[in-house]
Amino acid sequence: MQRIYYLSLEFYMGRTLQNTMVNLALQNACDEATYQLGLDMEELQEIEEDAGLGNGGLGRLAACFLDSMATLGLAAYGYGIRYEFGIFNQKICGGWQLEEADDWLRYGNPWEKARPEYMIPVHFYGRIQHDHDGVKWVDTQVVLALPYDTPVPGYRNNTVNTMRLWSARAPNEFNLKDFNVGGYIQAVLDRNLAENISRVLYPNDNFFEGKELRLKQEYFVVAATLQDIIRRFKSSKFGSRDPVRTSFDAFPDKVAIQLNDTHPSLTIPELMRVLVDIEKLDWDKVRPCMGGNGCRDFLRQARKINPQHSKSLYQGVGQRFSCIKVYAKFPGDLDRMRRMSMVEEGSVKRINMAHLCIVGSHAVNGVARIHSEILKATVFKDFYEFEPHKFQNKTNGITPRRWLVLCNPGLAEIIAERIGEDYISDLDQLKKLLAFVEDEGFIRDIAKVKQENKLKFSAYLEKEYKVKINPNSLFDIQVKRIHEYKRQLLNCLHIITFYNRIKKEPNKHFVPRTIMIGGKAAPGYHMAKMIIKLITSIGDIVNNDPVIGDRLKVIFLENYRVSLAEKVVPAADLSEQISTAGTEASGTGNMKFMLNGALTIGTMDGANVEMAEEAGEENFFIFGMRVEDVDELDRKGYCAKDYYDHIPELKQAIDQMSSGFFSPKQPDLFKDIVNMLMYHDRFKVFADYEAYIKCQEKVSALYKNTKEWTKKVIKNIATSGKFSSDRTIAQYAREIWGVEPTRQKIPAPDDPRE
Ligand code: B1H
Repeated sequence: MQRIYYLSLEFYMGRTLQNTMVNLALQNACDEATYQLGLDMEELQEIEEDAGLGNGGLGRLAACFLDSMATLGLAAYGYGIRYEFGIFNQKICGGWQLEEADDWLRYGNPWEKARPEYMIPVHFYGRIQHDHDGVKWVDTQVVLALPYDTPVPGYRNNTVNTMRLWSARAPNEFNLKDFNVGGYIQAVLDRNLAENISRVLYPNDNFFEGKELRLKQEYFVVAATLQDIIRRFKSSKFGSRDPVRTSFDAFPDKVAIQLNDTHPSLTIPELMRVLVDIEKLDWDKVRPCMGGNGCRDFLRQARKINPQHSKSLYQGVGQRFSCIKVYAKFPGDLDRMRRMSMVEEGSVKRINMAHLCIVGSHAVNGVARIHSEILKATVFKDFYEFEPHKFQNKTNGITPRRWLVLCNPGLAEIIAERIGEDYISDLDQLKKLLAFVEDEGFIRDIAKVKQENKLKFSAYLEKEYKVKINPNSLFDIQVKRIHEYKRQLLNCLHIITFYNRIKKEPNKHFVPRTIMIGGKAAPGYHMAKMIIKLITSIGDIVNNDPVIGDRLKVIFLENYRVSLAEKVVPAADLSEQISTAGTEASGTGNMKFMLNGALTIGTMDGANVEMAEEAGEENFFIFGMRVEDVDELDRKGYCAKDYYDHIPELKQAIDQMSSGFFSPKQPDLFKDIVNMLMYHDRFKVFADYEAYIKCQEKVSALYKNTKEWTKKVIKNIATSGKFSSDRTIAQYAREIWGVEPTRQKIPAPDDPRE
């Protein structure tokens, strides 16, 4: 049997209780049982902590993939780090973000099981010694990797896979010496140094952190996982032919390793090191058996952590797999060879991890069609020209179990009433709903479920945050990490413009809106933190202006995370996906909203392009520059001031920000933001301002007509089937891993309420 190993520095799992009940078909039975006991299942669910072992889309993708791999019956393992502290909890204080440590294990974790019998040593630092039978790595510091297993049940198919997360433990002989008392105490305290490796998730999204501890985390998960993979391979019938030396001939056919971005890319030199230096294989037998999801290029200095990697890199990947062949294909093109090198020359030699990934993998993929095309045309052009067969696309997806059945049971139910339940593990069947676009009953049901979800979310906001919102207003929602490229600032400019328009003509009719923005800023990302303060400040002015009333409310959703997404996504009317074209690799929040009956206002970026293609552009609010327009503007030179000078409403909004209209006590609070927007905005917010505002007017106009709006909603839901992670994983399985997914359906157990 082929085994799939999905390596990721992040698994953003969220809660597990309800997901387990959904996948095991136990939800009704448990609801009933708890009800009999006088308990409320939903209340119990709220007690569970999120497993926040991820930052955003990248980590949540890994979690959706685990669900789909189990559902498709693949023998797949997720491997990662059991961070003691996940993504921080965000507190909003006086409009500013404060970070609180996420002590998620404080009350224990009932879903995990420690497996000390599979503990594995991981070596760090040290030096290389050459002797008669090869090289030896000596004087290392050893950290033990203690695995914790969490079950990953497939959807009603009798399959349970494993997510194995490593925790760092100091060995008992750590600092073993003859001590005086003080020295002994210090030695025990110093165990923390080793155990810090799995202490905390780095809270950056889409940002390279060059810290030594982060690199140690990457090597830790890679080294422990590879040892586990090889141990399991050896104990299988394929690896145990010769008791002295294992045959690895079957390894590439029995093992598929998928890397989530470049973060676990040390897998490549480490596997070569283990096979050559420890298993004593010939270099020529070490043929690549890895798929890679290498997206962005960045540099890393790996040599210090494991000195043998530089040898593997220079001799192995560097020479054998690449330089000679590049030279043979492009004779005399020395510049190309230099551009493609994994070892960047300079005073300090750095390893280009993305180049390493491509060279060391048999397949590399982008995460949406447009993203894959951009990679081939720009950052990886040379590599594409060299080995075009390696480059693939695997458009992201989301699991319909969590992101429909679990979070939006009302919607799942009315769909099942029309087309049955099979769509839950075969999401393309949602297409059958196209037959109901004109069905008055279905239109009414869809609108009713949305209204119920909005009421429920309003009640939640009122209970938890004491904010009252108008549930009949258009719920306009942008939830995602705070980033300049995601352009929460463009949303802010729309809010301010909408506000100014009401103030200008207070007696005119406006379609009421509640604009909600949520997301965490990386703690060290100054501009992102200022953006949060701007949003909350705009809210303070707008929400307290009596002229505005409940025609416009601005809410910052505190501590956006998986469990909050499950509440807010089903309540959305409008989904904001407004990144500068060419900057959002895929997006996956966009898909969650589409599946849950929101319409999208978005740029032609990431997976939005394919979503609009599936739904039909007439059912999608597309605006703004395409990638080619952005490139053209770059050639011409983007000048924000031109837009400011020529668009009066934009000028007014910017002038209000810079004059302290939203921060009366600190008039120059937002000068950094204004200065950035005016003079060094890499994401060209002003260039899309007019198109965005016009598009928002169209949104409001359509929203007035509930029936026409709802028809478009139905068309969106019906065409969202492509964005199931089951489809994504089936493509990975067939086109990269070389396995055929199987789906065996087990009849659901008796439901006590039916
Ligand atoms: C995505 C990251 C990311 N891509 C570095 N890359 C990180 C990079 O801690 N780091 O160093 C953390 C995260 N995150 C996201 O992946 C993309 O921005 C989304 O567009 C995409 O949908 C998601 C899943 O592919």
